[in-house]
Amino acid sequence: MESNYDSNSRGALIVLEGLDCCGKTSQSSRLLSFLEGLRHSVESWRFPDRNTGVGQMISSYLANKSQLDDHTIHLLFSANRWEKRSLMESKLRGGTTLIVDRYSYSGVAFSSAKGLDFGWCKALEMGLLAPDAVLYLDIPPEKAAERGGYGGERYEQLEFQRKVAKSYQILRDASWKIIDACLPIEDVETQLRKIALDCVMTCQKGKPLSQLWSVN
Ligand code: Z5A
Ligand code: MG
Repeated sequence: MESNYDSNSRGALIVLEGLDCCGKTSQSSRLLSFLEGLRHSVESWRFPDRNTGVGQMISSYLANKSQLDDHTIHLLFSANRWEKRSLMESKLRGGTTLIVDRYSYSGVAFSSAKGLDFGWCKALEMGLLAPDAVLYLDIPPEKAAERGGYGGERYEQLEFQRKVAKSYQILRDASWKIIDACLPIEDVETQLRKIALDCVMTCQKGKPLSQLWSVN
């Protein structure tokens, strides 16, 4: 008997990336409400996930309460994604869309900005699930520094954020959606809604999961 069911039907993995204070968290919660309003099964995630044991070590490091070697903290950020990988896969296969505030790209961009080898940073992410969309909220580091909440944690320094911006430029590929994050918050939201919805519909129709680092 012919079936309309596509075994590749699943939730979408949508990642938000960008410099500190570009608006990722604000836009994640807006996207969550938008997709929930359309009755989609959706969750908002973030990395680092500070709720796990590994995440607590990262949080303490970011708050300057502990010191760690640069490679060690990089490994912890990566481990924090690996410890959520199987849950991520089961959520997606079960039809839930995940809006993820920072992912492997942050891992590579921030650690390589410190001088760690780009290839080494990327290698640790191989085998994690590849996003269906990477939404890069583009903002000049100087503009981000004027926003509320800037400067509280390690890495929230203008000179360092300039280096991170350069690393993101090396990392990004043609599949990334680049959104001007200096626009009013509602205008950014309008653009993200359209991209996210298209992505959710594509994955619902059926799209195989793939792994980093593959081109979408
Ligand atoms: N990190 C890493 O090194 N390696 C890794 O693997 C990972 C992360 C995953 C903590 O991340 C640090 O960890 C981060 C990278 C590193 N360090 N830095 N920098 P986090 O995700 O916990 O923190 P964050 O994202 O960097 O900071 P944030 O303050 O949460 O920024 P945001 O989420 O992008 O922005 P926001 O909270 O939505 O907005 C910031 C302010 O701007 C707020 O007052 C908003 O009202 C305002 N805003 C937002 N949008 C606009 C617009 N469009 N116009 C005007 N004002 C706006
Ligand atoms: Mg945030």
